[in-house]
Amino acid sequence: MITASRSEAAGHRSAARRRWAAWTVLLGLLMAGCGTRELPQSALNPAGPVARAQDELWDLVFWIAVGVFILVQGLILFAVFRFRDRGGDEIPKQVAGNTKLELMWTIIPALILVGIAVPTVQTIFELAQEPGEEALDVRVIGKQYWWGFEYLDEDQQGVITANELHIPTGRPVFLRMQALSATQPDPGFDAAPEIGQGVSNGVIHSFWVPRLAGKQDVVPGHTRTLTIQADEPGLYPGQCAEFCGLSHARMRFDVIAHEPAEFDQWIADQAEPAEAAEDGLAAEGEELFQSQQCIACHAIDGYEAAAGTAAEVRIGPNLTHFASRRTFAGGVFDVNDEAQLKAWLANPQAVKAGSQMPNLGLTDDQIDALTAYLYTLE
Ligand code: HEC
Ligand SMILES: [Cu+2]
Repeated sequence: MITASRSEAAGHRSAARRRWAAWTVLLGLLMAGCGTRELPQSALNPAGPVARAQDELWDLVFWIAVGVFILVQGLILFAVFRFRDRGGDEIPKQVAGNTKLELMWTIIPALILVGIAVPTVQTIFELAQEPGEEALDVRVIGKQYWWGFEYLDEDQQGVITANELHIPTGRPVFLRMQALSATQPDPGFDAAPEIGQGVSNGVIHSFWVPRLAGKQDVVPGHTRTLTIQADEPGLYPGQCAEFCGLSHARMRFDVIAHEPAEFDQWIADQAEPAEAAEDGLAAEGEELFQSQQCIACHAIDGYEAAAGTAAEVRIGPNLTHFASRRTFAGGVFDVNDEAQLKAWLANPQAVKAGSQMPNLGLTDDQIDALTAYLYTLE
């Protein structure tokens, strides 16, 4: 008898301990969500006017919801405790169809909805407006699984980058976004939105830099627009936010904001064509780049002319200034990680599932030479 109740008590204790552990873990998780350190991809931490307008709307809806929550839960708790069965109570008077109450709980929520709808619609219209002359025009190309950025303003000489969008601070950047199929050469800005001729224009992607603006879908056959703007120089990570295939999660990118003068310098550097490799391993790599079909998919400005290929090869990322970038292959690998770059050249699909860069069966020596060459493309 005694032993039975003792083990029962122990059972209770361990159940209580488990409950405590569960609560502690839950609380820990909750607290982890409330960190105060800078969150690089939080829409609640806006870094420019577009994101701020959206965040302000979010704040409004959030605080209204908090008010409604407290009021409703408070009334429920009040009713639960105030009118609980104390034993021996009679069944209270039954009421149905109180016109005054019903009017009240119809009109108040309707007013709340109007209070949310008016600023929402206002903000939607404001943000849909195209920025004026002062905006920087950039074309965004979404492909499986990487992003291309082409600077459209005349004085920017058609600079093209991949997975890295550089912008000046304090100036709206007007993005015109198009989705293209992974293997189709880019036909250029005007021709790109057409679907047809037996060529699919790819799948839907979604361009999202949480600290600079909300999501915008990039839809085949259309040109979608989005304005972003950053107040301060810095790095604003973004990613594809619409499932687009196997490596959707590896379709990241960075927006890098510079002071205007620094941005102009960046554009000037990027507009420079690549220099021919001097000699040695890099020169060997340069030759391989041409003979191993790389040049059929990757543009290197200033090089095609010499190689005699079309100046507009654009199936894969433009590599003119590859070594000046931070990341490659959809923003997931560090450019300066030589071992990673070699693994990429050896078998792209092995390190990034579903990648549209083929395995070209390169030997180790060829990979060494190509890597040496790629690092000269600063
Ligand atoms: C059939 C077209 C094709 C060929 C041929 C090709 N590539 Fe690629 N390459 C791609 C595509 C597409 C990507 C983007 C893949 C991704 O990010 O998922 C890519 C990505 C890359 C990248 C990363 C670029 C970046 O900034 O993200 C490098 C470097 C690269 N290729 C080098 C080479 C070299 C060197 C060769 C020749 C040995 C070569 N490629 C041949 C299509 C090709
Ligand atoms: Cu995508």
